[in-house]
Amino acid sequence: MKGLFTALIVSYDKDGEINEKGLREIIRYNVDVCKVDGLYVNGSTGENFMISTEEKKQIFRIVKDEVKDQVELIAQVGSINLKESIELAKYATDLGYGALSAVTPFYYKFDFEEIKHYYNEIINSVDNKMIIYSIPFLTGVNISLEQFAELFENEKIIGVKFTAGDFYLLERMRKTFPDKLLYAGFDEMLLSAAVLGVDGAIGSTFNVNGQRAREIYELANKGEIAKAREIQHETNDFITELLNNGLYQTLKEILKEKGVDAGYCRQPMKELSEEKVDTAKRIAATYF
Ligand code: SI3
Repeated sequence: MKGLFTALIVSYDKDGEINEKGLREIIRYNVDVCKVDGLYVNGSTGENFMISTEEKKQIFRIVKDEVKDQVELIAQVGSINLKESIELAKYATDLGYGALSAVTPFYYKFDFEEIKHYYNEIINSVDNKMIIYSIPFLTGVNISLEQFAELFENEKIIGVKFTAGDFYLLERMRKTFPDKLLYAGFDEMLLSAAVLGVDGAIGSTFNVNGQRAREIYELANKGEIAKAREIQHETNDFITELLNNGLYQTLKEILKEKGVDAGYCRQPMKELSEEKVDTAKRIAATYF
């Protein structure tokens, strides 16, 4: 399960329905053009927190059917509805997903005992492995080194998707948990995380920028930091424009420029204005 995983974009039509043909094209673009090692399915990039349980299952099904065994698949099943998480964990495991991931439960300020219970309940319900999805800036949930150690006591919890800029904690985790999988979650900080020895990365921008991410990651692992830094600079010029213009909508517009039917975002996310569509086209022409 090491390497670069795209946090997969999903194509929705103007009414917010899943566009299966478009989703299959996005998958093919990731596997055949971006050449990532795997897909992270139903993460925030897939607009997961705005869709129903049945829609989540449909996406898991379509992705597995399109990919078969070509690349690794991680199913994000986290939800503050624990029963839903368990149902999705069973569903994705039966489909053959190689690992599960779950966002830390959010909104109600769950304490650590509750968070630990959540992870153990999900992963002990299936014959699979769990990657914790830690993203404190969106969930407000911070897990300490000692708490990660406690979660990792369950051997089925094999790693963490670390979407944070706390490189002191990341370094401590690398030293303390040499056998656990650490994935960088912020694409704009990939080089810094790679230098600290992460096992891979999971990113939204890999939907279009997978090849540059690969170069950064491989150069860093070979110790060719100056070259890696140049590509991270170019990547961050791109990511800055992307974030300023609307992350998911702009990723979809760039894919459309590549002939991929990437569709629209699910409401309440809004459509890009005409001006922003033009900006997205310019970003596509500049970087891809
Ligand atoms: O759950 C997911 O879809 C992700 O993996 C998200 C991933 O960590 C992204 N984070 C967010 C909050 O979107 C990053 O790839 C992020 O979009 C990128 O670094 C730009 O900030």
